[in-house]
Amino acid sequence: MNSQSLEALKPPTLTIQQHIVVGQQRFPDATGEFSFLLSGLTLATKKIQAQVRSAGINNILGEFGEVNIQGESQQILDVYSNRVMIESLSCRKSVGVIASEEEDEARLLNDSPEAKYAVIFDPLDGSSNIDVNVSVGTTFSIFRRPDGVTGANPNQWVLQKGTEQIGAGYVVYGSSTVMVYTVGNGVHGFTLDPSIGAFVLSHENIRMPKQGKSYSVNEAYLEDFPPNYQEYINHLKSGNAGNYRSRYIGSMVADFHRTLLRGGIFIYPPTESHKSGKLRLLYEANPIAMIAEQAGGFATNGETRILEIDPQEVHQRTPLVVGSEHEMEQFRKFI
Ligand code: P6P
Repeated sequence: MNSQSLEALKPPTLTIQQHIVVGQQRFPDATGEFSFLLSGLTLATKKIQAQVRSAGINNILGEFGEVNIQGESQQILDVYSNRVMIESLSCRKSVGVIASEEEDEARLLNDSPEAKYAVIFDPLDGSSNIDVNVSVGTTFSIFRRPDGVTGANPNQWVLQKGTEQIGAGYVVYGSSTVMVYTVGNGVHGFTLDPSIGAFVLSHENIRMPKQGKSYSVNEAYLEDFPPNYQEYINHLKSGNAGNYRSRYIGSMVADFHRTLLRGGIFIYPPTESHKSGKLRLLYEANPIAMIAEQAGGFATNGETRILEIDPQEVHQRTPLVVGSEHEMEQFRKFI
């Protein structure tokens, strides 16, 4: 193969760390700490994906045998992923506090003056789908330590409005492993290249299409939804809104990733069993909402912009409606 054809073969490889370094002059905390923090997330999610991809042969499918604070049965991979995220972030002195779906409360890792950030995450969202080989994901949200706050009350580090996030993103473990993140300067996607073990730039400056062709909601609960949600969904199904099709994976990260790239709308309304919605504000709705807005979309709880909600507790739930400009404008007319 001559050099020209080699040149044509692949675009230049830009890893997520390089991307942060290149872009960090726009990032106020450009001291390398943030890219080191991010490297903790990329390392952890590479370890998680290695287990997710081989779960069926490593005998780590199934239930761990305990129940988390949500009252949900923990999968073995939930526990593993949570430990890997905490272990990896503990090695970053800039991370003072973490909060996780799998932890009862926010946890202090380090109260030194270097501890500038709090990282909130769902280590493995949708994990009940793993046994049937459906895509799952890791979500993360990053805050600065609030001024004057010590390690005495870790919750204070994380109970901040979504507008205060300095970074957010997710990793979707699908047909490929893709990390999507934002630091407030656009949304960028990186695909894990197994041949070099690095996340390399694959989706630069993602923009959510202004209108999509699909809506994503669990219609099994349609009769439970508030009437105005039912009216909106029936409007989409009627053909009067255009030729929409239904796409619902039941794994939020995967359902949102499709919505981000193709447009449309994802809806998890209040239901009889979850009157405040099922999804959690801090580590599901907030990171997704930051990504959506940075890509030109919008996210609401049906009344308020998700990023404006003032959280009261770590595992607070919220309804989530997130999608393209057009669908969200239509939704507003029904609510
Ligand atoms: P339902 C997965 O358990 C999850 O938390 C989200 O990833 C997903 O969007 C939602 O629950 C699915 O919930 O009630 O439709 O099965």
